[in-house]
Amino acid sequence: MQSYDAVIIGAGFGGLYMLHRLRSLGMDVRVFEAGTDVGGTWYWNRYPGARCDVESMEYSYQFDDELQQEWEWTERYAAQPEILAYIRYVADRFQLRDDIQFQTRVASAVFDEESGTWSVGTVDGEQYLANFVIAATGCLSVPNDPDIPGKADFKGELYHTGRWPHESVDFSGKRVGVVGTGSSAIQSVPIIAEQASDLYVFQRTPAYSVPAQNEPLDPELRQRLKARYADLREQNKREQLGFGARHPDNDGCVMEMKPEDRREQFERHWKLGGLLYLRAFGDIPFDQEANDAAAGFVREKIREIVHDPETAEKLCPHNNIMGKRLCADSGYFAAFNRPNVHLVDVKADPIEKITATGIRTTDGDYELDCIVFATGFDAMTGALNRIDIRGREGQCLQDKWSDGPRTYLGLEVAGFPNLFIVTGPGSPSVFTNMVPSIEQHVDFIADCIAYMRDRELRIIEAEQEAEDEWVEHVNAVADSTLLPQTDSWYVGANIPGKPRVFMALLGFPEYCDRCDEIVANGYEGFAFS
Ligand code: NA7
Repeated sequence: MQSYDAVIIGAGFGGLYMLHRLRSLGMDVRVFEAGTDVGGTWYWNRYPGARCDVESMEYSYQFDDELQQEWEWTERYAAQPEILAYIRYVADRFQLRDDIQFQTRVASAVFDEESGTWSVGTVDGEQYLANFVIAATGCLSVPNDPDIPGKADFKGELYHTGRWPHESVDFSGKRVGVVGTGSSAIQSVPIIAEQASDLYVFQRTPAYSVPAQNEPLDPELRQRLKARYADLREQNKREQLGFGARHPDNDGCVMEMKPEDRREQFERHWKLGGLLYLRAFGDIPFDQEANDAAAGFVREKIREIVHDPETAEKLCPHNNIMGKRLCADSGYFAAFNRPNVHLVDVKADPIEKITATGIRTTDGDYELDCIVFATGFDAMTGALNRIDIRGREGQCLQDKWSDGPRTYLGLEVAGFPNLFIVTGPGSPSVFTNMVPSIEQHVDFIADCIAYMRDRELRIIEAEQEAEDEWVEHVNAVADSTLLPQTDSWYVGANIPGKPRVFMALLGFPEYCDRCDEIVANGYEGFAFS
């Protein structure tokens, strides 16, 4: 059986950098990737309008200064094709493809206590041995295909935003239904609206969205930022969400400000666009009155943009802002002013089934040529729970996580030695700019493996007590905010039957400091043998 020092699962941002780091330690590494190419999230999510909600100059690797100096982003917020081109460029530049096996989905990983090695099995039945397994499987990589009866009966075209075809899809002159109104729908609706003869948006829960204010990246600004890239990156490390340091911020409280000043402050941050809106005040995630004010301001904007008052009202969300990730759009609400765009309230009149010719709600039938599911993902745990992972004494990870994921630092799981997770549940991950979070995890893992090698240690494992304390800490941080109150994929509420557990940790700088401290204390909370 072929044997490797390490097997990495996934060739997205995480898997690629992990490969690069482990290779530079002289390790023999194999990456298994289900897709036909690198890119992860940006390989699969090719839907119209797919774009990052973090600025391109920041949503990129920082581990190599030459790389960050030579790549020229063209837009303030990069669209999917440009990000994918960047990831492909990185793979070529560092000759990473040589160690990646594409079209290979990992089905199982079983730890053998006697030899201290993992046996990794693929869907095609191949088996490999590895000392370390690193799951770089992504936080949002398993699409949520909603269990709506009748899908097989539909005679038209069915799509999911998270598994978009590689060939271009033209909706010209077609009647299209988009199911869902999260970030993916919000990005694709304005573009589909321009093509479709009629577009029906099936909304269960309206979402908060702030115009991204995307624009071509001014070459002078790009040069200026590049000239102080190291500084910019350092400053972002001290940001709660890990990005945006170059923009105005305000740690102050909403209610401490006079109402007219408050408005002005929200207005300024609305104009900054997208997630930067949240920098208007520091207490939005913590204080109900502050949150209500921030949310109320967005509702006012929706009512200003959307001409038909009834449609505007239906588009207004009423849950806490930040309870779900804030969306960044380019013309989403305005799309509803077009005569060919129709909002269907499926909270009031739920979808009953898919028929041969469209969607049936309790209010009647919608005749469609195409249905686009923009219904999100089995987030955070979906990819790992789909692999049969067995640790000590044959314990199955899925069983261990049956009441919700449990990790130490989001990096390791007690009872599963030498298995690392990149941006696993219990780490800041989806609350941050993903790329620096990925780099921080990959560096932690690579440094840890180097530390072990120097000391001739073969096995690392999270201690049960450390894991228990960590899970408690993640919950305590979440409970100090308003975020767990909302039904969202952060708490698994979008997947029927998924245990309700808050799966990410707010506070990137504190997390990084804690990791550094743990390393300085000789990897406190981890046991070596
Ligand atoms: P999201 O944000 O999970 O949005 C999924 C949407 O699909 C949301 O509006 C859901 O409504 C809706 N949905 C899911 N299942 C159904 C059914 N059965 N019927 C009707 N509507 C449904 O996923 P996205 O892909 O948009 O974004 C994911 C992340 O990617 C995003 O946060 C960014 O970080 C990038 P619900 O709210 O559950 O009522």
